[in-house]
Amino acid sequence: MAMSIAQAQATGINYDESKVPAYTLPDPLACEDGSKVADAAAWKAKRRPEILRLFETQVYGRSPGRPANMTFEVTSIDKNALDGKATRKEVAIYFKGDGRDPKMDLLIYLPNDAKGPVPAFLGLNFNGNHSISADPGITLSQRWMRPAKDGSVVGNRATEQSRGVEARRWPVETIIGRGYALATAYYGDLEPDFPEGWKMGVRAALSKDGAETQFAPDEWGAIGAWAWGLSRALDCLETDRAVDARRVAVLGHSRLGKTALWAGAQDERFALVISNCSGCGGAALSRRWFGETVARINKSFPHWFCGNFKQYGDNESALPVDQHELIALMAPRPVYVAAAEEDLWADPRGQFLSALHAEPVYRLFGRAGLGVDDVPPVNHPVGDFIAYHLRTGKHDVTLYDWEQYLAFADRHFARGSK
Ligand code: GTR
Repeated sequence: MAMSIAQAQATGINYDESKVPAYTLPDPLACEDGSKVADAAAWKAKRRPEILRLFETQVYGRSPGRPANMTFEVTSIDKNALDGKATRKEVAIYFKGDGRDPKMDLLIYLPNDAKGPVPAFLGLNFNGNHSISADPGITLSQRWMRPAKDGSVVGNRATEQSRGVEARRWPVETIIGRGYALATAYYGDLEPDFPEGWKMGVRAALSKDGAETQFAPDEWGAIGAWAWGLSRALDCLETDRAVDARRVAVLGHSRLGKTALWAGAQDERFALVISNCSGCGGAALSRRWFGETVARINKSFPHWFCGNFKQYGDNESALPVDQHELIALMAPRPVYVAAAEEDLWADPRGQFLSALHAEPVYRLFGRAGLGVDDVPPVNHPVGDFIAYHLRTGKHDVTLYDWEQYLAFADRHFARGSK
C-alpha cells in the first residue's frame, strides 16, 4: 500500500514543531455504535467502559483484580520519626497471604499533629523506599536494583550509600507539614524494570505457569503490574484509620507517571491523579509526531506495554484511542498534568493537548478544565479540574512541582486557607 507523504515523514524522532504532520484524534464522546454521548450518565454507563477496554486490550494490557488472600502486616512503626513530626510505618503487603512472596513493602509517613484521618499522596519510587529519605529507620530494600556506578548499588543490591538518593524528589517534611500522609513503595517490588524482569515479579508470581508464562497480546505489561501495585497499596491504606482513603492522590514521574495515570484510570477510588513528565504512553498524544514515539518506546522498553501495542509503532493513526482519552478516564476527578520546558522527549505541548482534549468529558460533569487553549507561559500553572504547568528545567520532579500538587490537592480536598 502506498504511504502518504505525512506518514512517510512521521518516523524517527522529530523536535521541530513546524514538521508535526496533521492528525485526527478519536472523539472521546463518539461511541462504537456511532451514537454520541450527551450526558455524564451515558459517559459512565457506555463510553467510559469502551475506552477503558481499549486501553486494556491495546495499550497497557488487562490486569487481574484484588487477590483474595492478600494480607497486610505492619513490620515497623516509629511514632517519633522526622524529629517527632511524623509517624513512620512499614507495612508488608502479602499478595498471596501471610508471610509469603510475592510481597510489596509500603512505607507510610503520617503527620503527628493530625486531628483526624489525613489525605495522602501515594506513588511508586525508582530506587527503594530507603532512597526517598535519609531517615535511617527505613528498612534497606533487599530487592533487585539497577546497577549504579556510585557504589549505592553493588551486585544489584542496594548498599547503605543509597539511603536518600531520591530524597530530592520526595519532600517528606513539606508534605507532612502540610497535613498529608505520604505512602510509597519500590516499583521493583512489583517488577524489576528490564525485559525479563517480569520473571521476578508479580506477573509471573500471580500466573499459573510462573516464569514459564506466555502472555497473550492483551495481557498486562510492566506498567500494568506497577499500576496494579498502586491499587493494592490503596487497599492497604483503606485499612489504616489514620488515613482518609477517600482523599488519596496518586502520582508518579516519567514511566511511573504513565503508571499513575493508568492506575487512576482503572481504579476510581483514587480521588486525584498527578502525572509528572509522563510523556509518551502517559499524558503525551501518541499521534503527535514530536519527541518519543510509540515505535521507539516499544523498542527501548518492550516489557512496558501489552503485546498488541507493538502494532502501533509508526502506525499511530490505527490506534483506536489516544492519550487524551486516558486523561478523560479520570473525569470527573481532578487531574494534574505537569511538563518541563527542557523535557522535549516527553513532548510538553503534546501533554498539554491531551489535557485540553479531555475537556469535553469534564464538561459533561459541569467541571471546568484548563481555562486556556494554548500552552501557558513557563511556571504559570493553569486549570481547575484539569490542571497543567510547564516548569522551567529538565525531566525531573522538583519542589516547584510538589508545591503545585500540594496547592491543587488543598483546593480539591478543601484544605488550608484557600
Ligand atoms: C525514558 C523513556 C521515557 C520515560 C523515561 C523515564 O528513557 O523513553 O518514556 O519513561 O525514560 O521513565 O525516566
